[in-house]
Amino acid sequence: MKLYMFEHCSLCFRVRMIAALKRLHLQEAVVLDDDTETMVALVGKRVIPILVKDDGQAMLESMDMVDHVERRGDPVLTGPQRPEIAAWAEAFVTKTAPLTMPRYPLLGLPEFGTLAALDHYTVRKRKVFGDFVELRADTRRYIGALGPDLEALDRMIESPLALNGTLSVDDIRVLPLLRSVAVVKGLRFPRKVQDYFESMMARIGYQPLPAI
Ligand SMILES: N[C@@H](CCC(=O)N[C@@H](CS)C(=O)NCC(=O)O)C(=O)O
Repeated sequence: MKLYMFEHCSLCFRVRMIAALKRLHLQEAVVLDDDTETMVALVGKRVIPILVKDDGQAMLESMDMVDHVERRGDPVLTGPQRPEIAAWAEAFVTKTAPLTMPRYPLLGLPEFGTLAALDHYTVRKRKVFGDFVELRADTRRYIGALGPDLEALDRMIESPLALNGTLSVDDIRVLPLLRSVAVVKGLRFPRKVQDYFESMMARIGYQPLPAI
């Protein structure tokens, strides 16, 4: 299996996370942000992540990829899911974008390894989210807006090693979002969220991304 990915991409991290939980080797290929040709050659459009299965077929949906990896060998996502966690994740991701998007290009990540790739990202994201410097200047306000969400998550966490007590798809929904937002220096997670983030990252053997 080969995953075409961006290092900063939380959807990609869903797939990397399930592979790590299952101790399965996943070949990873980081695509430069401006390398649309590679994506189009694989699946006919610009999209990341792309998982090319052992039979050569490409998958386009991250949760289908998680399911595909999960079906190999003994299952690990055996716990129940809670609809409130899925709802939480859906709302949270929209609130984190103004904080994370203008920081990713400052982290020295491989998808921005050429000036052309970096500029490609900046130009297309700026159209959607606005000027990066202005977004970063509003950091305090955006961090403040996340407070109630993080407190709500804190109240929902049952164990530092599984949101619902036993690993489930909910962990795949939430940990990648925490990894993303942890790039924001000065953002403090509530205690149970911090414990969960640290112990899950250690469990899957990943260092957090740099924070800025
Ligand atoms: N439903 C898809 C969504 C994939 C997706 O939206 N990917 C985005 C974020 S990485 C993307 O490819 N955006 C195009 C781009 O970065 O130009 C999934 O879960 O895998």
